[in-house]
Amino acid sequence: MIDAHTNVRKLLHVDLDAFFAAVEELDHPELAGKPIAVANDHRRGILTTCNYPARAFGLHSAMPVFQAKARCPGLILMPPRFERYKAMSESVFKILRTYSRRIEPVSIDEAYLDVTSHPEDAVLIAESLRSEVLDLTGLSISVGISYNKFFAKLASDWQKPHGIFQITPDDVPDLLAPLPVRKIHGLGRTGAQALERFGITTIGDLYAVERPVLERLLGKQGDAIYRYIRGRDDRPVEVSHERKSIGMERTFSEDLTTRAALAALIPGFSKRLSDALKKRHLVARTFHLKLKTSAFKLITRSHSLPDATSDAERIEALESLMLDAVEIEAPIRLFGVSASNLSDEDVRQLRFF
Ligand code: TTP
Ligand code: MG
Repeated sequence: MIDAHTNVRKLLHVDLDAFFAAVEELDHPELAGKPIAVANDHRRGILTTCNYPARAFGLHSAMPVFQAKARCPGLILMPPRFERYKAMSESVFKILRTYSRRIEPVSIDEAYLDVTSHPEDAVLIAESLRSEVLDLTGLSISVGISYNKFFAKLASDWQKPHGIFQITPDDVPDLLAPLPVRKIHGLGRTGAQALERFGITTIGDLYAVERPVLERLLGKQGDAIYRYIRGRDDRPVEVSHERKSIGMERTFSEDLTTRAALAALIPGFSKRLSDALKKRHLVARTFHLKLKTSAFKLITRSHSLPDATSDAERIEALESLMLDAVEIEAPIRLFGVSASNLSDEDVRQLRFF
């Protein structure tokens, strides 16, 4: 089993199914099940994508519109609405972010997630993700699971649409051997053709090619592909905007005037802060208390712990101590708590082992 206590990573690659076409189907339920392609109906237009019923006719992304119409006479063409796709993509990524802070969006419809620190089995995480995305947005995703990015990406394509597939170290090389070289991400059509010219059509064929030969055939990329197909890919999930702090605050319709009224807020706020940290599999070392007086004077206190925590009782004790140290001289209109110095839950666990 792949879990947080080995050095094996748990990575997911999420890819939306027939994305632009799926959004059009969602917004036009009367079209469901019919062959749909998203493209401008120009003489020289090309398909951005098409749904799976259209793919049954051999249609695919980048196919010229005239050719698509010829192959699939009942084809419904929808003009692209990029703003709408962008908004839907953001809704999906927002859900993904609740599963892992370690997320790398790679295009409008795909992202890598590092869920190594989740104690649950990766397949269960993927299933939960897939049903949550469907329930909340109406869109279908496929999820690939593996111990590196290259295999996770390969796996998300394995059982499309709405598929979940895992590639484990034991699957290498037998599972991959029959795959056509066209499936290798990053090779592109020219790379695949270069290989096919030499009779190298499957990954199995590729295993028989020595590294210097592959480098001669594919240039610089040859070395990476030589390693990747053997499961040697330690590229990290690149997190662009790691969250620096997390917190919550409330502005009151009527100012609070007593210390007791403020103290009464601490258990609830501490619990919410603890829940927010736990949901994101985070722990924090520094906690903050923020008050604003009716005259808009800001009062802040913070305290750092020797070790990181997400425990509600510890947070509550700390926030109470900080409140005790504040002199309440004026009515308070805003109360807030927050946590910073965040780290992943697993980092904390490692320290204990
Ligand atoms: P893809 O994920 O490649 O395709 P897809 O989501 O439509 O289908 P699949 O189920 O196979 O994942 O691309 C995502 C979106 O990007 C796609 O819906 C439309 C857009 N796109 C283009 O505009 N032009 C292209 O050539 C490709 C490949 C995609
Ligand atoms: Mg897709």
